Amino acid sequence: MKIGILCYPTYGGSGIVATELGMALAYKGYEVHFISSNLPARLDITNPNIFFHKVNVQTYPLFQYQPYDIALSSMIYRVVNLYKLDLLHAHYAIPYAYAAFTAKQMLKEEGKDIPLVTTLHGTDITLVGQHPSYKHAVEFSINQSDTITSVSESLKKDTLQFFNIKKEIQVITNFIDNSDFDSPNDCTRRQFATDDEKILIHVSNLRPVKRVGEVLTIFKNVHKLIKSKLIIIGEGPDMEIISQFLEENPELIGEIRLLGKVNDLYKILELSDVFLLPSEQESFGLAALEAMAARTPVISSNAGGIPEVNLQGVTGFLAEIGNVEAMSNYTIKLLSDENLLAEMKINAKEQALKFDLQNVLPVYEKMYADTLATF
Ligand code: GMT
Repeated sequence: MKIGILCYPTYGGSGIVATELGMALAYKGYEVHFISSNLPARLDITNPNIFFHKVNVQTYPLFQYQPYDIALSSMIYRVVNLYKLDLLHAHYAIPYAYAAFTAKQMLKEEGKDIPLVTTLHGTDITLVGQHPSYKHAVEFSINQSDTITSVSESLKKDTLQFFNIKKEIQVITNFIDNSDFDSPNDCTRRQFATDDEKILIHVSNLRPVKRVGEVLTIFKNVHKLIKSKLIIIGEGPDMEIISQFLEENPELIGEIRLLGKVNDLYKILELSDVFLLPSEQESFGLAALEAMAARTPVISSNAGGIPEVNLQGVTGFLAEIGNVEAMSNYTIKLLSDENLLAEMKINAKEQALKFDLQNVLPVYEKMYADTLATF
């Protein structure tokens, strides 16, 4: 089967899921064509079954906004025709489902068509997609998809609540390739903390929805009682909040390490003791699953789909969104009880194994086969 994957090339969750899925399919023998504005961050372009098609936007001074979506639908149409694709898979409704629908219309003009699968990832539904500027086009393009999938039960519920969806939504959860973990780790704890210190970690795109200010407050509360360091991985607009916090709390400057975007994410997660995820919204929380696969328990909010991933009192602890005191107390409880920490590390890995790529990939394959069969 020849599949076209439309996705963001960035480190964001939807791009990572699309890339990891495409690569897993390519290793199984599918021909996978990525269509995106740049080479996706984790894509192994050396695999002969993987193709990358860069969307080129022709700029022109007349345009206040460059017409990316038009260039994207043109590229989708062209790749489907040139490489005789069997199926398109859009990751994130905006603009991918919309542009794919337009490409399908162009194909229909020539008596052709191609099935379209749209996977909803979260902010395309809960945040951006609901804005009046986008809502109608998002609802329309989701309904025009031949198959709709969502990464959690919670996101399915939100989609049905916020949009008038006329088709069944199939939940196919995000996944993790556990074989990427537990290989010899050339990073050491000593690089980040002394032997008697615990390591707290947060990984995100540092957008307001991640509530990085709460990560810092939780760490400040924990640090008063437990010798510890905080690692923050990622880049984004709320870096400013971190700088401001450090100005107001100069005694913590040497206790917080800001690593930006790193290649060794999994290795650093493996060295950590607890992952903090106080998000305001999270359709799934792929970052939490990555932490669990690295045997790191999670202290999180109970937003969206997080409770489907992080199990209360088993793989970590959850509190109401914004309840910084509870999240701080849970972190202190976990880090001051070695037995509990050891138990939760084991539980976290067990939970990650349930979401293993080997379990989820066949579900995607069956969904593709069903989509083609009913097209
Ligand atoms: O978390 C983000 O802001 C990035 C966003 C994306 O689409 O790239 O992530 C969403 O999709 C991920 C993969 O399915 C989910 O694990 C994240 O929970 C979801 N983020 C939100 O819902 C805020």
